[in-house]
This record gives sequence, structure tokens and C-alpha cells, in this order.
Amino acid sequence: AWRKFTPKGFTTSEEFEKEAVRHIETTLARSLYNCDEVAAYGGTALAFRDRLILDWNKTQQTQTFTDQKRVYYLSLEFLMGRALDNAMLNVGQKDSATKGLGDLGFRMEDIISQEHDAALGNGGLGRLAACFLDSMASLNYPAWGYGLRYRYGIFKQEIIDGYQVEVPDYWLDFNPWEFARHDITVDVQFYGHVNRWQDDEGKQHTSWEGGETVLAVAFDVPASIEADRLVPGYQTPTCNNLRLWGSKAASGEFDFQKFNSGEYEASVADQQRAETISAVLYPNDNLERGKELRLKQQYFWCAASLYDIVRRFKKTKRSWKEFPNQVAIQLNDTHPTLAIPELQRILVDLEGLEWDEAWDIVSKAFGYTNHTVLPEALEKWSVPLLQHLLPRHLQIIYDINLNFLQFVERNFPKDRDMLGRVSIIEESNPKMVRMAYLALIGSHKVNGVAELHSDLIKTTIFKDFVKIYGPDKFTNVTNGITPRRWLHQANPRLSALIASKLGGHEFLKDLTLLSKLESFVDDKEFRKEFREIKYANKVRLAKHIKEHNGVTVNPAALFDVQVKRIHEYKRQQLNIFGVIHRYLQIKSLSAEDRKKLAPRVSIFGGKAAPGYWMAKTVIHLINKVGDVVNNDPDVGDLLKVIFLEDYNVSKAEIITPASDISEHISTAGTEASGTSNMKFCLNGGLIIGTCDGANIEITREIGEENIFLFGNLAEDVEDLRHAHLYNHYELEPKLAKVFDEIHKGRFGDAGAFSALLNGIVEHGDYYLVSDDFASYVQTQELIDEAYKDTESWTTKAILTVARMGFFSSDRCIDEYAESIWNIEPLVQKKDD
Ligand code: 26Q
Repeated sequence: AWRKFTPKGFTTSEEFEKEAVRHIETTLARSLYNCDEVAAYGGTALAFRDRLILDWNKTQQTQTFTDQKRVYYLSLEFLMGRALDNAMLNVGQKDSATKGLGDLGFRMEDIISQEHDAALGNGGLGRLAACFLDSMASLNYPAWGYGLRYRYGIFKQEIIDGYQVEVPDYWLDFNPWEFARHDITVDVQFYGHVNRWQDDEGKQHTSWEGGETVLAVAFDVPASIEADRLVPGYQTPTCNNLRLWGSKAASGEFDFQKFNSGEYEASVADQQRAETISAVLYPNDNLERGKELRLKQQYFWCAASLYDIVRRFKKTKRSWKEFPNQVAIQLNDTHPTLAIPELQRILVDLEGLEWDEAWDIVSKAFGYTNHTVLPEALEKWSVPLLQHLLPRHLQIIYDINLNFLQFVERNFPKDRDMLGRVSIIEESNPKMVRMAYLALIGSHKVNGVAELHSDLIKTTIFKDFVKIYGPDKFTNVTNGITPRRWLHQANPRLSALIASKLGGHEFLKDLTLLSKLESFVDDKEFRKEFREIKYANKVRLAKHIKEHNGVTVNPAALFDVQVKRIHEYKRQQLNIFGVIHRYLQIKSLSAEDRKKLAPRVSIFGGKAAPGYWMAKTVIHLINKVGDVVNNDPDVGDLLKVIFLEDYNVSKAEIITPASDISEHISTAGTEASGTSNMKFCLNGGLIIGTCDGANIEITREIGEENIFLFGNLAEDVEDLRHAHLYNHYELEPKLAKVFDEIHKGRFGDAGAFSALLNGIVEHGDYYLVSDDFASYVQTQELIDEAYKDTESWTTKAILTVARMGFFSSDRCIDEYAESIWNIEPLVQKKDD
């Protein structure tokens, strides 16, 4: 018999070195004499990986034996960022590794930065999925993530002459964190036709035949070991699995005839077509475009994941009606909605269940999280496209719709218009399938991601469905973030300072413990260290800016940060117009008066979807303004404008701890939650924001004296938009002045910005930039004044940190577990 491998694991720098060197020389086959940073990264990652794998295996084994209910988190995006630093902190041996690498002649920072970000997501939704994996493991929930293994993550952004240029993100050349499971595969079918027949007993059967098959291959990633070692405890860490599917030509399809008969190219082309499915992440966030390949991605991933889930369930030999007691499937937005008709197909066509019995199982197993009310972001797929690609699923969708509409008709016989409004099928030309309605109808719970957003979905896009199902089907789960990455990893000094006051790192597992910091708010020594840490983080960012932008910024200036995807609704244009206003003001003052002003650095970062011209124009304007302002000798330190190239998770880890103020200034009612607002506050930055998304709950928690809110409320947006279109209205005067200067060519060719300005001046100012401009500028002036009062600012910042406990993704995941998934943690005692 094989003897079980029980490693001791390294606990000293010498032991770490031994392991790392062994991997460099054997696993990587590199000689120590030409060991560069890439090899040192590889050796370090592999040494830590060994430690994770054993926990991972054990967790998976325990989950299989215990066989309690599991949750499956289906997300087309997992924006994981880098893994090494996280692994080192979780294993608790970062110091040994730092020393060991030092002995070998390397600096830890340089080694960490060798790793490619795993950038398999666009923004908030993808990063939320990553924080959820961390929390599900940390809280010991038996959970799996399912996603796609994109060969190319979100594109890399370069700024050339002020314009965004997209560069492919090929990140897989060396990825020590994934394990290809060539033995775990699923055949996924596309196209073909539907057959119906009767068997000898007269029972109706339906099957989906023909078409082509693509092979899904599993790639497993150990998903965030929990942080138990930060708080030495009695349990073995939970290490969950993230299973990503890669596409490959199925062997039957890879035509060996062609291959052998000299049609080598044709045979390779088939293969490439199959591999295209998982080749690239679609870079649109909050905008849907009905591309066939995107639909193929969605079905490929849903089909493979469900096959896997069903296969695991069937091993337990339970009856089908127990499926929802064993399995909870959470849909991260509508992207995985095809999983609903797919499970119904498996149960009815393949397993022979009656429709109603199957539907009961399906609708108990699924939960659906909505992340947007923006109409342009709601997914729709054309009926002809579905008919072509997934003929059986289209039939099933029609049958789901028929049953649903009959139910509605019985309950609301007087409201004839209701049927058209709530139908899954939109009667347009071509007809469209409304994925949000299908997701809602096929799930037992629907949740929004912040209180305001969850209220809004009930009064806008899902209003009729609240009447149909009652309000209990709808719930709120306010988003959260993992404090392990966004405090301990991104801001180790602040984490250590907090730990020194609170007597350990327990707060990283129970973030509400941060409230104990309130009693130190007047502690002089603590306040001083708190400020010094912020300053040091700003120095680090200033260094990054110097290296990448060639601009010297003063770390004593107020750092004002807006980093997020570029989108009109997020209103980076409001910010840059405000910056121009500030610049004009500086220029209008005497040298003497200028001395009274508060120096500021305005920092922007974020990607525009490649086809989103307006967003690209905003990037261009920011860079043009930067060129003028940063080189104007009248301005000096009073204002600098920086656009940070290629904003991503690892850059966020540098930027977030370095902000004094960050901007969360979406038009009220448009940002579902936002999560970076939480990250900045947790790191002792204050925020300027609108009454939107989670800003509202942040205000409630930290107190309105500690946040800078401005602008119109969501309830007034509709009337204001109407007024723009149908009443005479004047542009806000200060904004008009800003526009004049842009028109005059002060920031380069005015023609480049005409569409941006016209959208506001002539086309109804849909995002209410003009309406909010005066209060935005006024609030920024308040911030200038407040920042000058260092003591009161410090108090606000400390209280903000102390009151952020609610926004841990641990709280959020506990709420999902309790109110949607109905699952319990699975704690593994040591050595059982
Ligand atoms: C849809 C169809 C076709 C192609 C792409 C897409 C697509 C891709 C990504 C649609 C939407 C997204 C991403 C949306 C997103 O990130 N939403 C954000 O989710 C966060 C987590 O809940 C919230 O905090 C943000 O407010 C919300 O904007």
C-alpha cells in the first residue's frame, strides 16, 4: 500500500530556502547560477503551493465524506489578482520567505510582482466573486466556484498620446496555481435538432441530436485557503476549489481522417474553433451585446458545470427530490441563466422526470443575484440565435414561459397587459429572450447587492414580479469585501497597528471587532502612527507615479482618487470637469492668494470597453488636462492630474491604501453597490459620493459627519431627466465656463470632445452632470477646508475604519448561507 505523504512544511527561512531551491532546480529545471527573478518567483510559488495543496486535498476529501449541502457559485468572472502574497500570508510564513529570498539576493516586492494578475473579470462583479471565494473558505462553507478558463483575461491598457490602446493579456505561460484535470472532461453539444418520439408504453420522449461537440476540460485552482493561521486555532484550514473550464476539440471532432490525408490545416482549424470558446473574456461591463460566441461561452460553461454537479450528486444515490437539499446554485448575474433550462433538460429528457416534478427541483436549487438596473445592461438573446445554437433549450424556455404565463393569467385575469410585460419573450423583431426574467422565474430567491438597489429592482425592472410572487422572493444582501486581501495584504502596516491595539489579528476573521478602535481615537501615539502609515502609503504611490507617469507629486498633498471602469454613469466626466474648474480658479488667483489653497493630486484609473467611444473620450480628456495642468508653472504643487495606466487588482492594492479621498459619484440610482468605496474606507480614506449604492449604508454605519455626500437623490432623477428634455434649462454657470475653455482649445483640439459636451448641452444630460455640478464643486471646497484641519481629519478617518465591520464579505456570505442557500459550515478538526 502507498504510504500517506505527510509533510511538515517549512517554518524557518532555511527550510523555505531548501524547498524553493529544490523547486527551482528540479521542478523548473533551472540552475541556481542563472536564477533570475522569474525563477525565484516560480520556486517561491511552488514551495507555498505544496503547503496549500495538502489542505486542499483534505478539504475536498472531508466534503466528499461528509456529503452535506454544497453551494456552487456560477460566475463568468473571477477577478483574483495575484495569488502568491495571499498564499504567504495565509500560510503565515511570509517573513521566512522574505528572509530566505533575501539570502538568495532577491527583494520580496520584486518577486511578488513577477506574477501575472489572474484578471478573469471586468470589475466589481468579478472581484466580488473572488472575495466570496475567500469568505466561503474562511467561514468553512463547502463551496465550489465554477468559471471559464480564459486564455486572455481583460485586456491590458496602454495610454499612447493620451488614448487608450488595448493589448492582449496572455497570462498563462506559467501559472503554478492551476491543475489541469485532463481526466475530468464533459462533452458539450451545440446546434443539431430536436427529436420527439413515443415509447412502447406511450410515454413521450424528447432528445437533442446531431450538431457538434466541444470538450470541456477542468482546471482546478485552490481557492483561497482560509486565514486560520492568522489566529492560531484548532481547525484545519478549509481550501475550496475553483473549477475553470477550458475548451478543446472533442476527439470525434478532431478529424484524424483529415489529419492523415494531408488536410492538416483543416484539422487544426477545427481544433482552433473549439478552443476559441474559452479564448477571451468579453471586456464590456454593464453593457450587453448579443454576440454568438458569448452565448456559446455561456452555454459551454453552464453545461459543463451542471454535468459536474449532477455527476457528483448522482454518486450519492439519493432521489432527485433531495437535489435542492444537497445543492444550492447561485447565479452571478444573468450570465449563467442557461443553467436553468439545462438542468430542466437533464431532469426531463435524460432522467425521465415529469415536467412539474423537475421544475420544482430546478426552481428550489437556484438563486439569482442582480447587479444592475441599467436597461442597456440587461441581457437579451435573440430567439433565432437560440433556435440555431440550442434548439432544445429554446423549446424548454418556451414551455417555462407558457406555464408561467398561465399562472399569471389565473391570478391576474383582469390585467391583460401584464402578460406582455412579464413574458420571458419580448415580442420584438427579432423576438428576444429576456434573461433576467428567466433567471427570476427559475430561482427561489432574487437578491440585489445594496439596500437602495434591492429596493429599486422591486419598483422598476421587477415591479410586476413582486405582485406575482409576493415580496418574499426578493431580498437584499449588501456586498462586502475580504479584509484579508484589502486590509492585511494591501496595507500590512495598518493591519499590524490595529492588531497591536486589539491584541491580535482576530479582526481579520470578525471585522466587527474593529469597533474597539473607537476607544483609541484620542490616543496621541496611535493617531500619529495612523497618519504616518497613510503618508508612507502615499509616498509609495508617489514613487509609482514618478516611475510610470514621469510626474513628481507631493505626498503631503490631498490624494483624490477615482479608480473604476470608465462609464458615463460613474461620471468620471464630472470629476474631470471639476478638476478643470479648480485649474481655472488657480489661474485666476494672485500668487499670494494661491498660497492659501490646498494642494491636490487628482488620480484617475480604469479601463474603457474597447467599443465605448464616449468612455474613451473621457480618458483622452483626462490625459489632455493632465498635460496642460502638470506643465503649468503657475500651478506647481497645487494641482496634479494623473491617469494611472492599466488599473487592475494588483494596482488597486497599491492605490487603495494611499487615498485621502476617493470618488464614488455615480448618478443616483445607477451604481448597484460599488465595492471599492468599502475598500477605501477600510484603509482610512474618506469618500466623496452620491446617495447611491452602498454609499448610503456606509454613511449609516460611519456617520454622516465622516463622509462627503452631495447631489440629487435617486427619487428625483426621473423628473430631472424629463425637465432636461422638455423644459428650457440652462447649463450650470461654472460648468458653462469649463465648457467654454474646452471649446477654446485649451486642452487640445476641441472637436475631440464635442460629443462629450453635446451629450450634456444638447442631448438631455442623461447622467445629470450639470444638475450635480454646483454641489459637487462646493463639496470639494468643503473637503479642502476639512483636510487642512489634520486633527479632525484624522478623527474622521479612524472612526471610519472602526465602523467598517459590516462590510466584510464574511458577513455577506453568512447572509447568503442563511437566507438563500440554507447551508451550514463544515469545520474540520485537526487530525481527523
Ligand atoms: C454581459 C453580456 C455580454 C457581455 C458582457 C456582459 C457583462 C459583463 C460584465 C455585463 C456586466 C458585467 C459586470 C457588471 C458589474 O461589474 N457590475 C457591478 O457589480 C458590482 C458587484 O455587485 C457592483 O458593486 C457594481 O455596482 C456593479 O456595477
